[in-house]
Parts: sequence; structure tokens; C-alpha cells
Amino acid sequence: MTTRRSILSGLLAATAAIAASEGLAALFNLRESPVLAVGQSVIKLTPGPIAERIISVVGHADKPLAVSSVVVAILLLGALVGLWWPRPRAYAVVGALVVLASAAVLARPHGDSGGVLASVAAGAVVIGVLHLLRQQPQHTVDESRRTFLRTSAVIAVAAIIVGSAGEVLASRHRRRQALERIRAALKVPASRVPAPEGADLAVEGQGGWLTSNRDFYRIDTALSPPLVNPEGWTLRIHGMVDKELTLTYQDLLDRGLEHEWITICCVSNPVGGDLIGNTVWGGVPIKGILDEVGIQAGADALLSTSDDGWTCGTPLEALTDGRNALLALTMNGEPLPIPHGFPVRQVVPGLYGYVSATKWVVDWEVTRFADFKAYWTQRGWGERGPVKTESRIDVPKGGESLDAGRTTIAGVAWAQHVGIDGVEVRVDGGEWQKATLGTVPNVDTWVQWRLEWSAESGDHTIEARATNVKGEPQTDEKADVLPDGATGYPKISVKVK
Ligand SMILES: Nc1nc2c(c(=O)[nH]1)N[C@H]1C(S)=C(S)[C@@H](COP(=O)(O)O)O[C@H]1N2
Ligand SMILES: [Mo]
Repeated sequence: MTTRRSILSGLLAATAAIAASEGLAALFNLRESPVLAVGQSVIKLTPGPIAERIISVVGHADKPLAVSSVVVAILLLGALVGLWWPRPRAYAVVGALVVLASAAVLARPHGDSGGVLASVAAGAVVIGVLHLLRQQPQHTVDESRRTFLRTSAVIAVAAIIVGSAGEVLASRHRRRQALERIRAALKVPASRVPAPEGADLAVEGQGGWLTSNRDFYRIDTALSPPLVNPEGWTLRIHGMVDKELTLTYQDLLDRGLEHEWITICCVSNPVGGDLIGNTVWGGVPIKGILDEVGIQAGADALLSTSDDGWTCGTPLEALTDGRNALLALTMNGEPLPIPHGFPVRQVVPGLYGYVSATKWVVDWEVTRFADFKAYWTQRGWGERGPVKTESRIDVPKGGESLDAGRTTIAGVAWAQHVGIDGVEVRVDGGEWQKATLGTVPNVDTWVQWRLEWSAESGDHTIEARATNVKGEPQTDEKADVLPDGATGYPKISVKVK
């Protein structure tokens, strides 16, 4: 190999190594890539007087300066390794660099094994690239030059792709952390409405009456949640309104938040499923805002759009009939978690999420259902999605083995904005027996229920059915989740010893 080609190979190998380590650092969500960690060590190890001189010259650019010096040093050492390749001292330089980078990573406050792995991988990439470029057939000078160029080009392109993908991931990660800090520092009214006495029947093995933010189901089309700063957030309200209005986060805070227990659920929740959660939402009533802008005659829909372009059509009737439809800022006393719509989302009791619960909402158009199709409606789901009366058996678990004797059957039932009047349970297709219901603060939440059962040994099936406040029992007819929500009695089988 010519000297020029050797140096080029070395430079290329070093570039690919930096790209690989940056990519891995992003993949592992590291705070600092090995290059950054080495740069920080350089800064730390630079004697004070020299550091001061440098800072006095370059000012706040000292970090970029340190990092670019490190990159230049790595490239120079790469050239040297290329020249010496494949002699032992080439390997020795690579090995030394890996050890140095690993030490720098581990010396950092948040350094961990991911950074060491990225350093080792970088070393392996150097060796791999040099090996590849050296392995070329040497039939003719021309042929070998062409092959060298082609391989180099492929490696260079791969390095650019990996490096920039890593950069994109890492910068997203940093932005997410910055937004988490903004969220944590927000002052929102802390008022929490306590759970009413007797709402939580506290049956062992049953989920609580309150669903914690951490346990709350999450459904959306976003690969990673949109990062929306409340500082710059606005909701633009337009369409068939008397006067357009644009609201800021502070506008909403100034209006004062109402706090309400509301259970929301997903149309894709199968019978017995857990795409449902109950919490206290804090927000501004949507009705007041719509009254203020003035809905024009003929409008029947609110078309809401999220920061990431997801759309949702909600019947205006459900937003103006006096129910607690909220433009929500808080969830269980905290600013909305980012995946649940931070900074602002909608919550509408009685409607499935896909027609009502727009997260990261930024645009409202008052319009007519006849004039648009929202995201899921375009894909075959119902235009309007009222929640169907349903129940779920939580205890015992289906397929569980129980001891004979007294045991508790328990679960939840819901018919948001209508309310649950009763829940009945039957064993092995026998008589329906009335379950005891927990209390509820309003008709917009689920209700817990329980029934004592003397279990006799053998195999048993248990079914439940709820009846809503209008006296309508949930239907036994099995329906799939598509197009507008599953139905059928929840049914489990248990073995009693
Ligand atoms: N921006 C946006 N909002 C959205 C969705 C979405 O895909 N994008 N999905 C909806 C659906 S289908 C449901 S069930 C609820 C779920 O809300 P959660 O993730 O807070 O439980 O959000 C709704 N809001
Ligand atoms: Mo959903």
C-alpha cells in the first residue's frame, strides 16, 4: 500500500470509529459520548493558568475547542495507525486509545459501562476498517485503486449515516431532558380532589381506584412523544366561530383549573383489557372557551389537531352539554407527563380517546362532520365514539387456581357520563347475583365492585355484566374493537382445589 493510501485508511478508520461511538452513545442514552468525556477530561486536566489563558481568548467556546482538539488528535493518531498498520505498534496505539477513552468515561459523574462499550466498539471499528481496506486484491494497480476507493466511499457514507443518526438521537434526548426540567419547575395549582370514601374497595389483587400516572395506559401514533414547550405553546381556535381566539398556557392558568375525577378508555380495549385508567384531571372547561368564541349555526364538530399532526373529531354536543369536558393541564396533581400530552390535552367523559382526548393539542377548528375525516375515521373507525357500558373481572385472575371456601370476586365497571347502576356476577352460567358497588364521585368514573363467593372444588367459569343508570344492561353480544368498541360479558375460568 502506498503511504498516501495508508494515511487515508487511517483517517477513514478514525472517522468511522468516532461515528460508531457517537451512534452507540446515543443508542445507550449516554449523557456524554466517549469523545465528549475525553474532552471534559482534557479541560479538567489542563493546568489552571493555561486554562484561564485559553478561556480568556476563546471565551465560552472552551468546550467546543476541547472537543475539536480531541477529534483532531484522534484523526492524527488514526493516520499514524494507518501508516503503521498492521504492525503491533498500530494495535498498541488503538488499545491505548480505547483504555484512555474508557478511563475518561468512567471518571465522569454519570459515566457507566455503556461508554466503555462505545469506546471498545470504536477500537474494533478502527481495526475492522483497516483490515477491510488492506484486504483488497492486488491484481493490477488500477483495479486495486478502484476497489480501495469504492470501499472507502462505502465506509465514509456509513460513518456519516451512523454519526448523524447518533447526533439526531442524542440531541432529541437532550431536548427531552431539558423539557422534563421545565415541566418539573412549572407551578400548577396543586389542588387534588380526594377519592370519595368507599370508592376503593381495596380487594387484594385488584388495581387501585386511582391509576397512577406511571401505570396509566398510553396510546398514540407518536414514535416518540412531541416535545412542546409550554412557554411557546398556543391553541389556535378558528373555523365556524364568531371570533377567533389564541390561548397560551398562562391564559389557561389565569382562567383557573377545575379538578375532576374522570376515567378515560381506548376504543381498542378488548373485553377484559386494561386500556383504561382513572385519575383526577385539572383543566379549563372546554364549554366556557367555546361559549366565548361563539359557535356559529350549523357547526357540529370540533376538529382538534396535535403538535404532531394527529387529528380528532369530537361532537360539539359532548363539549357543550354541561359535562366536565376539560382542556387539561394536570394529571393527578402534576403537569401532564410528556407522553400523556404535555403541556395541554383534552379529556372528555363518555367518549373513547380517539374521538376526544387529543394530546399535545395545538389547533381547534369548529366545523361540520360532513366536511372532514379525522385520523382514525379515515382508517375505518366510527365517526363518533361514545363509550359502551362494560365491566371487567380483576380478581380472581383468569386461569388461577384457588383454594375451596370463601373468596372474593371483584372488578370494575364503567359507562362514563351515564353512570353504573349495578353489576351482577354469575358462576357456571347460573343465577345472576348482585355485586356490592364502591362509591363514585360522579358519573364519569369507573366503579369498583365485589362479590363474596363460596368456591367449591372443580372448574368454574365466572361472568359479569353491568347495567347503566338508564337501566340498560351491557350486551352479551360479542363485538370486536373495530369499528367502535368491543362488547360482550367478561368471562374467566378458574380451578378450585
Ligand atoms: N396527539 C395524539 N393524541 C391522542 C392520540 C394520538 O395518537 N395522538 N391517541 C388518542 C387515543 S386513541 C387514546 S385512547 C388516548 C390515550 O391517552 P393516554 O395515552 O394519555 O392514555 O389519547 C388520544 N389522544
Ligand atoms: Mo384509543
